[in-house]
Amino acid sequence: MKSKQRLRIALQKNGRLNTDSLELLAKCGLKIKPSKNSLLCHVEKFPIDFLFVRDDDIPTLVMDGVCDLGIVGENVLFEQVTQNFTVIKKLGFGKCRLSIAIPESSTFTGPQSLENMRIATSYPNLLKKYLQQNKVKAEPLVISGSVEIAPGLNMADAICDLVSSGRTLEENKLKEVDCIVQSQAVLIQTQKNLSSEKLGSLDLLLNRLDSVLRAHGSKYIMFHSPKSALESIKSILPGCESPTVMTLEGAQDKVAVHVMAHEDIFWETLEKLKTVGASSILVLPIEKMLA
Ligand code: PRT
Ligand code: ZN
Repeated sequence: MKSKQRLRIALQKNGRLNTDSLELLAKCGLKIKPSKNSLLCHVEKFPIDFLFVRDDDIPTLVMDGVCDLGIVGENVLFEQVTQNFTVIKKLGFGKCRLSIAIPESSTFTGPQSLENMRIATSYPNLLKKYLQQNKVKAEPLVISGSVEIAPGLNMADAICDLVSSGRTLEENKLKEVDCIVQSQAVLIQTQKNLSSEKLGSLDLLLNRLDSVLRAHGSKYIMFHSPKSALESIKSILPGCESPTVMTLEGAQDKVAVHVMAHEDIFWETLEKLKTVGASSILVLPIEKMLA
């Protein structure tokens, strides 16, 4: 099939979003032959190609229509652009936040504490927006990596950087004082027109993506229960559909219960089930869920 008719998706080549992006697409049935060097890979059995690039290039590639879709962090997206793309879906991985951090010994009582400070960041546009919104005059110092070492080298009084676990800040004796943007990986689409062949592939991909994302976090729970405990069991299970209740061969007062829970099932919930009499409890992950 001609490349004009093949849907092209921009993905990060190496880095934190690469594996999760490929895993998600593989769950949607889009698989490529592993190849270390090729930048453009054909998906097996579908008119879809993946283009592997640096994450910073993804918004422009999608905006300009070189790629039809892309997976990128909202942090990169909103730093670079605000138009000519459509966010189709939040994907639930690559979660982090862009935050202001200052040395542990400094004080922060609100954004005004940053007045006249030198703030090191790789996100000057998002930082400037935050400073303007809070009417703070401060000096952004743009550096492309290792922002967290700037205060220790006396290059800056504060930083504005991505945080996930907070360990990097701790290691550099910094504390997080304000969150500017929450971020996760999103699927973006170009606003350029797509051919009917590409729209067909897109439709298929979006339906599969919905099934995979809907199933994410959902669990299938099976257990045995005394008949008398069914009502209390229903009230213990969160976000569940009506349970399927089946008779157990040779047991008068016990039934088998199968139920789908749309939320993660925590240990506490399982322990409560046991206290009202449930036994042989099995919790299974759900891979796909078609509506
Ligand atoms: O080479 P390329 O340009 O493609 O990759 P990159 O080096 O620019 O990006 P990469 O792979 O590091 O991150 C890609 C995307 O992952 C980011 O744009 C975010 O959307 C997302 N992400 C999620 C993160 C983090 N979590 C994260 N913790 N990106 C970076 N970090 C860094 C952060 O900058 C800081 O140095 O990790 C450190 C903080 O982590 P904690 O856990 O110590 O708080
Ligand atoms: Zn990058």
